[in-house]
Amino acid sequence: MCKLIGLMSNIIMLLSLITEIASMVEFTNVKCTSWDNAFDDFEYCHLKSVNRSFKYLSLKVNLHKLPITKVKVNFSLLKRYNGYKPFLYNITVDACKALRHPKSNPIFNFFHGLFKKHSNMNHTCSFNHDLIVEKLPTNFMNQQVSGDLKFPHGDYLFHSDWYAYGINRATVDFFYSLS
Ligand SMILES: *[C@@H]1O[C@H](CO)[C@@H](O)[C@H](O)[C@H]1NC(C)=O
Ligand SMILES: *[C@@H]1O[C@H](CO)[C@@H](O)[C@H](O)[C@H]1NC(C)=O
Ligand SMILES: *[C@@H]1O[C@H](CO)[C@@H](O)[C@H](O)[C@H]1NC(C)=O
Ligand SMILES: CC(=O)N[C@H]1CO[C@H](CO)[C@@H](O)[C@@H]1O
Repeated sequence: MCKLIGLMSNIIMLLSLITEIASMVEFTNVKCTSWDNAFDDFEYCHLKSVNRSFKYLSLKVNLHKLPITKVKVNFSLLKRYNGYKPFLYNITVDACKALRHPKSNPIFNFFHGLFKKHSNMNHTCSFNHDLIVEKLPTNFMNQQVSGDLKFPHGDYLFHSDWYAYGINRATVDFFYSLS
């Protein structure tokens, strides 16, 4: 009996996931943190609403120890239940390698593809300049994210830790909701 109830509640949960597949993506916040101001600091990091339907994201990180030749990124996707809990991905990528061989890491390549046209992080290592993402329209990302990945409704956090030479130098968090 208990087993049956358990099974049924699993099926109901699964069904509600399927029917609640999201179609609208809204970016709600972006947060950038430098963990080592001698190495890097954020000049700006914000979402800006032009009007109700048009929002964009801009950020600039000043780099103080140039050039940078070794970059790793950990990224993970969390979903808010009672606090943010791991949902999908938890990946460490050698960014220099992935930029050189885009096919070697499809997930990194997908995320890089979302912003590279609006960024000067559009070439292989090394980096001998500050990094910017300028006026990246979030509705463009909406199509990419909702078109490629079918996820249930809710609040999400895309968390990324940026390492240079094996040391965590910065964290960039993107908050968005699917409805
Ligand atoms: C919002 O702003 C964008 C960019 O300036 C413009 O193209 C679009 O028509 C505007 N939309 C509305 C509903 O005003
Ligand atoms: C990712 O995995 C690492 C190592 O297994 C773990 O310490 C960390 O908490 C995970 N992060 C998230 C956000 O799940
Ligand atoms: C990279 O971005 C910079 C600044 O936006 C631009 O001047 C340059 O042409 C771009 N390079 C490539 C390879 O797309
Ligand atoms: C959470 C996690 O996977 N952290 C790793 C991120 O990348 C650095 C650099 O490669 C590793 O040292 C961490 O263990």
